[in-house]
Amino acid sequence: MLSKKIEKALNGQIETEAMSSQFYLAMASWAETEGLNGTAAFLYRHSDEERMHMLKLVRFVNERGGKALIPALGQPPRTFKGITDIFQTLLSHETKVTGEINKLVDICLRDKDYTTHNFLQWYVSEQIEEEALARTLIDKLNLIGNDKGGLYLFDRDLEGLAATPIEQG
Ligand code: OFO
Repeated sequence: MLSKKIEKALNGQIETEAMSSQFYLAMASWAETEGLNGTAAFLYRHSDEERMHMLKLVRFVNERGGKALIPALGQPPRTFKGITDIFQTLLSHETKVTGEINKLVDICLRDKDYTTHNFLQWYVSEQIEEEALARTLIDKLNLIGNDKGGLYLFDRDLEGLAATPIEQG
């Protein structure tokens, strides 16, 4: 059974994952209208992944005797400055999320809730991967600079990444 404190903290994380999904959906839609189809496919997939992260939490909270709360969400940005801006924003968002996951892990340890602690380890690894991927993409974009041919290839590479199936954990 979840303590009220942990239930509340997990519900906060449900909101964060839902917001991430909306945020990346907004980025995907913007990229699609800019003709960056590979980037859009990658971000649509990323948005789906975040929804899956949210669902996993919803199911866990309910299975452990708590009540998952489905949150109202604010309006995500409508436009972005460019592709590099998108991936920098994505990385800083993910870094924030990692901090939140770490805080959750800490609360579980202090409360001696080892079941939730164990459940959260999946999120800990996921954050490492997401941050690493965002950093690699930003490095590539920095190398490309203003080279249109490079950008074309970058976008095509992302199409390939988007084609890999989503890991359900
Ligand atoms: Fe849910 O992993 Fe990103 O935010």
